[in-house]
Amino acid sequence: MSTKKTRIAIIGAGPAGLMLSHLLHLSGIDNVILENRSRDYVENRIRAGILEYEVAELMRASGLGERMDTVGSRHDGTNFLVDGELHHIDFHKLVGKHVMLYSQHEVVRDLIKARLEAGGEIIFEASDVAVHDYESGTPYVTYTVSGATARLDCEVIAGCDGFHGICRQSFPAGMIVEYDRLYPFGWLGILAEAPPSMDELIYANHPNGFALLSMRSPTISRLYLQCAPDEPIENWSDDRIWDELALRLGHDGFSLNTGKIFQKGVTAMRSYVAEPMQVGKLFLAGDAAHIVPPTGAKGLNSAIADVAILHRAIEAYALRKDNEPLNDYTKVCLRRIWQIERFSWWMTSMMHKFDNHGPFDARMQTAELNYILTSPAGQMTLAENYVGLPLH
Ligand code: FAS
Ligand code: PHB
Repeated sequence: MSTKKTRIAIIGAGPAGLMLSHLLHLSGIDNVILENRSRDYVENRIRAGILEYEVAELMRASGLGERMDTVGSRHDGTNFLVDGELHHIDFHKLVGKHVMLYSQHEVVRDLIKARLEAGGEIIFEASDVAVHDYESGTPYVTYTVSGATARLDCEVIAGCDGFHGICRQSFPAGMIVEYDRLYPFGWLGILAEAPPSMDELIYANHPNGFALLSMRSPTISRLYLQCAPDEPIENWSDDRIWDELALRLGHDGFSLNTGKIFQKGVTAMRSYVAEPMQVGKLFLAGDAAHIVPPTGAKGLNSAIADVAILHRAIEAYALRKDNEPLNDYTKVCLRRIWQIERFSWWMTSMMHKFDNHGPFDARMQTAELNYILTSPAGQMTLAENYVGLPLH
């Protein structure tokens, strides 16, 4: 078995693992990424689309801002459609910040390019990845690549392998406390060759259910419809999808651009947090430790927020032999994560149709929405959480 040595072994080449590798590189700390999928697969996996203000600033500060600021688009606000009335939330006026519309797979491409151009090591198609001895002083990872088993010796293991990865599963039995909420609906998401019908997003609360108008480029629209969590996609012809989107997003002066739908799929909705996020020298970040429903656009952003915290903690350990920040990692991360979970749960609760809601609940939902969307204090709260809380 061949053996490699590095300081930090990172499992997973999603936004969390790649951004951590990039930041550690900038601090001169050697690291290796193990990813079980191919480069082509991870670079073409369609997921999130919104970058919080501080995540966009981190991209710029770490030398990754150029393509984001040319291919992506700056959004100074967003829109909520309730009872057919459009409410604009002006982030710039309310909190002096913006968000970036820049697709997750573009972020992943930029990070992979930057790592490889800087001589970084990403081992793609590494299967049977397993973590060992992370409770002793000598952690290591074993894996199989091109049919040969190999070993990677390290000082710290960063588990950035997503919700279905192996790192959280590797914690000692009974150690993790799970907080879990499954929602009684899902999202039917489409990508279509249609120019975006608006220059900002629209979140719609409609009697038929939630809808979201988003985009990917001046020629590609990304749209979502609330549906059953296990909705068979065959039930939704392209015509039915466009008719329902036009209904739920319809309002005065608005017309929905349609076009060829080239990707459609249903995703379930869940809020999940695993505590603690560390054991010995094994640390979880991103979806490996927590999941949010996409309504608040927080999944990608909270993954990067975790590794911004983990990077600083590893830097203190690796460069100054200060273990304190690593010891406090879970406490520091969870303070921000539970705020993210609350906002994503709140956005989901306010904007979706609940079949188990009686008429009073429905009125409460609309009343809370109208308060938040029309009161300056309410708009400020929404804007502050949507553009993103500080990364520390
Ligand atoms: P990721 O899941 O992105 O990355 C983990 C990486 O680890 C993957 O590359 C995986 O292949 C690899 N891996 C897994 N097991 C491994 C193993 N055993 N060995 C080695 N590597 C392994 N958020 C939004 O805000 N808007 C959206 O529209 C949206 N859509 C989503 C759709 C889907 C289907 C999913 C699952 C998530 C979506 N999200 C969305 C949330 C998404 O953005 C995640 O929060 C984000 O990808 C989290 O990043 P990571 O923590 O890096 O995990
Ligand atoms: C997206 O563009 O895919 C997107 C945007 C905002 C969300 C969720 C998804 O809240």
